[in-house]
Amino acid sequence: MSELVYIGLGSNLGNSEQHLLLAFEALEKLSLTLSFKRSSLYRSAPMGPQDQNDYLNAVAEFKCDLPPIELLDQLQSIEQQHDRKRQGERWGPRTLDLDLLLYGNKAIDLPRLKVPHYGLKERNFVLLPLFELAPNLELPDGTGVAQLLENIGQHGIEKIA
Ligand code: A4P
Ligand code: MG
Repeated sequence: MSELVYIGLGSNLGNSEQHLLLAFEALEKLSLTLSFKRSSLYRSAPMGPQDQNDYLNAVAEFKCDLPPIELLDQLQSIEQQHDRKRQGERWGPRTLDLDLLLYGNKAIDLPRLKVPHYGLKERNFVLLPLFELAPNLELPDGTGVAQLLENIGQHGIEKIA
């Protein structure tokens, strides 16, 4: 059994572009053959504390046969390989953040893992790259990604070449 999964990537410390490109390569190794797609990279001002750098964000889509918790373990291991520190303030700067946005059409509610990711519906820096990859995508509750993006708008986000 495999599911189509979506991972949100974010970085605002160090060489963010490099962190995201290496993370795409690491994620591709978790994917089933020929299923891997990456969005463009997008720059936006920080949500949360303002005394930190702008973020680069992107989304990856791929087919995966790992159970959800094993996929989360892999995501956290990739974050660790990028020297991710977790002792900082909430929403503070990070070299690499990997969020499991969607796991097929499943809703998951475990202590370590909530899917869809809790910020998905409110964050245009997640919705825009997601929409680029899957304009017709619907969340498990039936809401369309296109509609969510239209509701919150594309203000403050810049696609980078
Ligand atoms: N966890 C539960 N569900 C999930 C899931 N679906 N995917 C648990 C990943 N992890 C999930 O995550 C804390 C715990 O959430 C994990 O141990 C996992 O078991 P974390 O990555 O350690 O913490 P975090 O990411 O610092 O916290 P948080 O609140 O998730 O931060 P956010 O929401 O990711 O926000 N501004 C811009 N422009 N762009 C950004 O990307 N990102 C943040 C961080 C702030 N401002 C930003 C951006
Ligand atoms: Mg996170």
